Amino acid sequence: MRLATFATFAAVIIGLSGAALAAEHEIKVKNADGKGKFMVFEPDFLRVEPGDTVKFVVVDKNHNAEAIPQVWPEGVEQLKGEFNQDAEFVAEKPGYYGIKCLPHYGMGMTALIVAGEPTNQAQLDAYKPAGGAKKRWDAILENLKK
Ligand SMILES: [Cu+2]
Repeated sequence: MRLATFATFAAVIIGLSGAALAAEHEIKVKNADGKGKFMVFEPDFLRVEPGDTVKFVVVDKNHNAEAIPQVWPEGVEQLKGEFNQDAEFVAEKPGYYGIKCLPHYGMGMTALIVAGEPTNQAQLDAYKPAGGAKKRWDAILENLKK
């Protein structure tokens, strides 16, 4: 019991010190953006710092958020969010992090998070989403030119 209490205490301290250094970003998971786009992550493009947390907040049901394995820095645990549940991951390493909603991937329900100076440019260059996802993905990539 005493040990468990100490472990909890230590976890809180570690959690607090981490929180002081890293930011948390929020992406909403929605059926529509109100501007004619359906099945969206909002925003679908985000620049963060390595070590930041990206949280997916469920606004509408029947979505999830998970890693696009082809666009994910090596050695970082891949996000695999459950349906209808908030999910989050830590962008531990600099890089491109691709996100998709499993049932709506074909409709282009994707997002891209850029942490620091990406090291996995080749992954991004090689990734070609199929069918309906391509148009939305290409639009997301336009953000990289800004
Ligand atoms: Cu979805």
